[in-house]
Amino acid sequence: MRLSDEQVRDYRDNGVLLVESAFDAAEVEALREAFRRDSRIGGEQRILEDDGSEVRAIYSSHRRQSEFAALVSASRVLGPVRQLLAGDVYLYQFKINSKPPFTGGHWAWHQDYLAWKIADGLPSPRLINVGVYLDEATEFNGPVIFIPGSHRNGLVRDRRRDEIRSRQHLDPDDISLTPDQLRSLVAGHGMASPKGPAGSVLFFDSQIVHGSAPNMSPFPRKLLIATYNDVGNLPRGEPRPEYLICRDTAPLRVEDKPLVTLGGGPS
Ligand code: HL5
Ligand code: SIN
Ligand code: MN
Repeated sequence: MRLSDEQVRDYRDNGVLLVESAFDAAEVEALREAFRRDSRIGGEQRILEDDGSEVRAIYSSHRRQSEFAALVSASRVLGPVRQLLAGDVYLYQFKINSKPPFTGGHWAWHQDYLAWKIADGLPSPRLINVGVYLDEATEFNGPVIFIPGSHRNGLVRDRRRDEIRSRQHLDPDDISLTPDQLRSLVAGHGMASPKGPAGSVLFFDSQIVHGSAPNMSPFPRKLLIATYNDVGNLPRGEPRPEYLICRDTAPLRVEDKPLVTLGGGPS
């Protein structure tokens, strides 16, 4: 898949671009089933909401479920990433934020690159996030809200506010922007929450300001996020655990393996 010139321009201007229904219903169901399988596996990669009852996020599912391993190199995901970053990339991080019905919690306003600069010593923001909607994103189920164009101002904060919620990963609560910073950014740029059917794909910049509200609806909102880094931009810090930061930095090649006929299990 190649993005049109207009889509590329949109991405550069806004820092975010939605491609609706890139994956079909059968593919989405295969990915959901792989998520169900993966959420039964305990370990540090599985992060629970504060009350311990529900899964908040799961990292590195691509290492345990073959559907996700296939997704990482799929042309519909990797094609645009290579086009937008203009060079070789590898997978930096893979996560699924699950935000279940009624209980799914918020994700504080933040910029991803600040987390990776602080926690991993990542030299530059040359990364792209690819969100894959595992459920429809509506105004009701806590979709991600972006401040379009905010990626062009660079980092708004330069350090952590807190170290409260960040044992297994760096939770955005600990690097969140202040109300004053948000007031002025939103006054200049407004807000947008790209809604779309399950199977839609969302490209977003590592410096765009984003966050999301709790899910009060009876509907789930699972969002898969694969983050790709430029192979020339390797982290320099003490590496965090492998479930957070991938160790294989070899350039990825586009490879389209079917997502639906794969039967799960490690690849
Ligand atoms: N939880 C991620 C990490 O690397 C960082 C956040 O949305 C990405 C800010 O620990
Ligand atoms: C969310 O899942 O709503 C937050 C996504 C992100 O921080 O990248
Ligand atoms: Mn984020």
